[in-house]
Amino acid sequence: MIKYIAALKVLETQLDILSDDFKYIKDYNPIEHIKTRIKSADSIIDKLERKNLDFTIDNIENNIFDIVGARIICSFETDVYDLIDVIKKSSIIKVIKEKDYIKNPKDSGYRSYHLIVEIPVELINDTYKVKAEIQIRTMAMDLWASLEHKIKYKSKKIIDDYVNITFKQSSELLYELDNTMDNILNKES
Ligand code: 0O2
Repeated sequence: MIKYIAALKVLETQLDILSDDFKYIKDYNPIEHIKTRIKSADSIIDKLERKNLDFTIDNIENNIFDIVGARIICSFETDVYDLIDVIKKSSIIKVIKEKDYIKNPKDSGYRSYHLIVEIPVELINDTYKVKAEIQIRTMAMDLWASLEHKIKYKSKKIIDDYVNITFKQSSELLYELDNTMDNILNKES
């Protein structure tokens, strides 16, 4: 685990630095908060099972890219895309894959921007490029994802078609709110 823990430290430090600098570029603080985590063993096993893969080191290294993860919550949608541009210019955090679930939301209604990145790690005898996932989204998108996740996975609620449609409709409603706030922010006065 040492390389994942080291990668998390490098990622946290670099995101903090970029976040501080980002405040100077904008007239307000565009990042509400940043959360980081190492994926638990149980979640790694669950994900391998979902992908029909056995629990082996090779399968983990080649298929699970979010053992190290960061979630960045921004105020406005424009901040999300501006921050992505900032991260893409970093020579420390190297973006290797991106998924825009904001412009192309998932069937569930999930909206977020995902970056799969490589983080350089230098240990005493080895150097590594450790993959990590950065999820970037607005507060409204995060509100939806947190509540949907709680209802779907933590409550005993039966998820039928009606619930799925309602999830999707609430995602659209919150996206409208994001667009309204973005329009007010960017409206010429
Ligand atoms: P956890 O516990 O949140 O980490 P793939 O590209 O297919 O190999 P992956 O990683 O499944 O693999 O890709 P995806 O779908 O781009 O991103 C997965 C992560 O996005 C999930 O991680 C969730 O955090 C989040 N996510 C994706 N879809 C939804 C959704 O419908 N609702 C909510 N609330 N979150 C979603 P994990 O590992 O599933 O879980």
